[in-house]
Amino acid sequence: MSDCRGAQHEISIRLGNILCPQGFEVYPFQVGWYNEQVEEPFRFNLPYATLCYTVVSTPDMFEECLVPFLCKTGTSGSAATMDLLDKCMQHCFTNIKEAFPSEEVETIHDYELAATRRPKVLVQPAGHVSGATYYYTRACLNPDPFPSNNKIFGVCIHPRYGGWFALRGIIIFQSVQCPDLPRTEPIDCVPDNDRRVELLDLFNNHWRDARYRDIVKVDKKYSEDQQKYFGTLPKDRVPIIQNLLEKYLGIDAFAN
Ligand code: B12
Repeated sequence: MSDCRGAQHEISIRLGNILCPQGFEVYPFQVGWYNEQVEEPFRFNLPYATLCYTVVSTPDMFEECLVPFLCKTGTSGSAATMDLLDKCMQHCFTNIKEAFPSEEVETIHDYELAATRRPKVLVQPAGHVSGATYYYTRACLNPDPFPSNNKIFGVCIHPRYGGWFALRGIIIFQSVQCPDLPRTEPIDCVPDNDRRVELLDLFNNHWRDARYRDIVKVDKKYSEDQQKYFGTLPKDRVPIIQNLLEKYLGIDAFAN
């Protein structure tokens, strides 16, 4: 146990080497920190200090990971019959498992459901306890102007990318206990109550126009291609995928 920081450091470096060039970020946390924040059905039955990571996709993920995945595996025809992003994320998480053959690694995607139909993991609390992204809920408002019987969904904000990111899931190293892991608090980039109210209003009532994503000044946003891709229903994406294949495979052909 005494060298848990050494083991954790090595794991962080290896994860970073695999995922960062593809436009992801990873943030470590102890499973107990997460369990303390969520209700019983969402808790993991694992020792408190079990090492986990939150996986965040940044605006670069689209061009650095999804487009290359599409170029390698996709034809516009087959892409129409499957969720390309889910397949791509599955591929990335499988790569992670394979990179740690001697560890018991469990990966959980944001979209995975348990037998009870509940999400297997709540990625927003995971983002918060790992220090990746601050989770704003109405509980952090004072005063809270929303009617008490309204359901207001909470939203995470990234200090560099605002709302231009996604929480893709978590990685659990079941056999690694890291009781000495230092806890990094998430950066509260929306400290003002009126701005927090505005943020929750935009996320709950106007999320389609993406204004909530710009609640803070951001370093980078989704590219036009990416906004068009995610702003289109999966069933209508074939022409967009065709354009991407033309654009990127064309560029590759000229590069050689
Ligand atoms: C189900 C779901 C939906 C449902 C219901 C929303 C909801 N929040 O319940 C619907 C379909 C409506 C939806 C819509 C959207 N969603 Co959605 N959704 C999810 C999903 C799969 C699960 C969320 C969930 O069930 N929460 C359950 C409730 C009970 O959780 P909770 O309120 O947070 O409370 C628990 C804990 O958080 C804790 N808790 C309470 N308060 C606090 C405070 C703190 C500080 C902490 C640490 C913990 C804590 O206690 C509670 C009990 O366990 C997540 C992905 C995931 N696996 O987490 C994405 C997710 C929340 N959605 C997301 C997004 C972006 C959207 C949309 C904009 C559409 C889109 N995909 O572009 C819209 C916006 C919402 C709207 N206006 O409709 C993002 C949010 C990213 C962010 N920046 O926060 C997520 C995280 C997906 C992702 N991969 O990034 N969504």
